[in-house]
Amino acid sequence: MTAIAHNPVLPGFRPDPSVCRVGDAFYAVTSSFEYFPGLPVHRSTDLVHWEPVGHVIHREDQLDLSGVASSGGLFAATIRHHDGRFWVVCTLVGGTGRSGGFVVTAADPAGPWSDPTWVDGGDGRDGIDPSLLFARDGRAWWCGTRLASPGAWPEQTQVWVREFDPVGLRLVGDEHVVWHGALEGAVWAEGPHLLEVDEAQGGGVLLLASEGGTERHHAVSVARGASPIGPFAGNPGNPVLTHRHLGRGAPVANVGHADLVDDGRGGWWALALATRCLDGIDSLQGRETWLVPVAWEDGWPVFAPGEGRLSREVEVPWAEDDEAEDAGRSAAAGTAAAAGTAGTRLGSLLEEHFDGPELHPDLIRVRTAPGVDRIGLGARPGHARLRPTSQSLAEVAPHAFAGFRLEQPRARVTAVIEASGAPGMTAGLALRQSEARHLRLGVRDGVVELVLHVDGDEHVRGTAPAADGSVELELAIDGFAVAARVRTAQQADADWTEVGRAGVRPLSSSGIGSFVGVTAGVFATGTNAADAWADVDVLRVEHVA
Ligand code: 6LW
Repeated sequence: MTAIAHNPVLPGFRPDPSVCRVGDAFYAVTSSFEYFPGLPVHRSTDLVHWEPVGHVIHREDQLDLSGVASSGGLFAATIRHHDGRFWVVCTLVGGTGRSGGFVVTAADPAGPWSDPTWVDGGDGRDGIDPSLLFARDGRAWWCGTRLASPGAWPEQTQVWVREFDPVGLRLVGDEHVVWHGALEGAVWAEGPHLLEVDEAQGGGVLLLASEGGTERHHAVSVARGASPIGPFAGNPGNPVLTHRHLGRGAPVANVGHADLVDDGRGGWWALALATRCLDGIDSLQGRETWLVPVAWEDGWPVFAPGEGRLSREVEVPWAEDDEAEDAGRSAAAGTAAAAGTAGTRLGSLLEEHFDGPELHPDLIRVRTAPGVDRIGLGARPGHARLRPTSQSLAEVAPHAFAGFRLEQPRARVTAVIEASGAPGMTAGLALRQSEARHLRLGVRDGVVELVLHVDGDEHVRGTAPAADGSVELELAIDGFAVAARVRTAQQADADWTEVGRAGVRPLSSSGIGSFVGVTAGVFATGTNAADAWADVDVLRVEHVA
């Protein structure tokens, strides 16, 4: 019995993975930044197939993301299971509402999740990346990271630990600074996790942390302490996982931010973030989650033993090989599309017909706007109604935008959309990296325009007349090349008209300090008119693996 996990196991921007196991099931949580719903939870029983089960932040009034700039918001969370409940700790960074460290719990990872409880000092004073250890002696420990001030060198950080009271949901006792990174001069020691391990794993408490910044120099290191407050001594083999030494030609880079889990069968695994590269820069998918096998030698974890780097295929020896599922995967979108199924398989087809009572679980919106009906079901059967809430996608505002993460470098994105035609309104498809960088295929005043927006500049890449009524829009993506087409949706098999082509390297997260990958979705902007709307009949992203 053996099955192959295809990396990235969580494709599309889903960085900073944290993972825990409860019985036979593994649960992973990943970062979501300014998007809502936030902090997706995925479940797997074999480490090969991962299904979305819900989001930790699934009510718009749980947290105020309304003023969170792109790549701010919900950073690196940790998920643990203790005392019959799932615990997630996280920081909300930036924005105009409350920010800092918080804890959320749920009996069922599918939800409902509690409202967040803000934990005073939970961000360690403007820090990030909280984690929890529920120790075997009944005590609990919270750790995080923050910039050292003053640091012994620029961008030096401190990993700090305090005791956590799981009843009062607050930090107690003294703070202990336990780690600055494995290497002299290391920047951004971050993403810390404390794990109590058995004698077979060397015993004591393991501190897992990354360093080097989340781009090309990212790396994972480990240290051991007798207790959660240290002192910690680094593994002489540090860093234990990185691609920093592989050079610009490496197909996979930015490897780091890992969490460890045992599989209950004697095996150990890590989930880590990594980026697929194209032409030497980050692919549009940004930082994704990869599975890494782990062995133990001399009391230390060895990541990807014998290889030392991430692999696209990872063998899970005890997982059942499901031939039908694997055939489905390699046939990718085609089969699912032909069968007309609402595909939810990661990396293949994402499709929403807006027929059900709820929006597709993977459909994410930009920021929160509680009480504002910006993407609603029910106004027209089988459609979602977008009501513009911003003048343009360049604003740091909640938008009438709903999209899927772009999970593969090759994809075909289509939507059928009809707008009310309010003056100034644009409605259509967008590939969104941030407010500063996006590509729009939008209908405005009877014209379809393909516009690349980069740092305030609008580059028109083509126009075509739009038929009256409902239109179908298409963006065909091949790496950094995008072709845009339009046709009327009022007649079956109408001919397509090419609108234009755009090079979208500016949407890569490389070199712009971005933590996110690209989302592909529908939007409506450009008017405050209360009666303006755009109805979306279908949105689909067919990924070509
Ligand atoms: C996250 C930090 C990191 O908080 O990037 O790669 C930051 N690691 O741990 C945002 O994802």
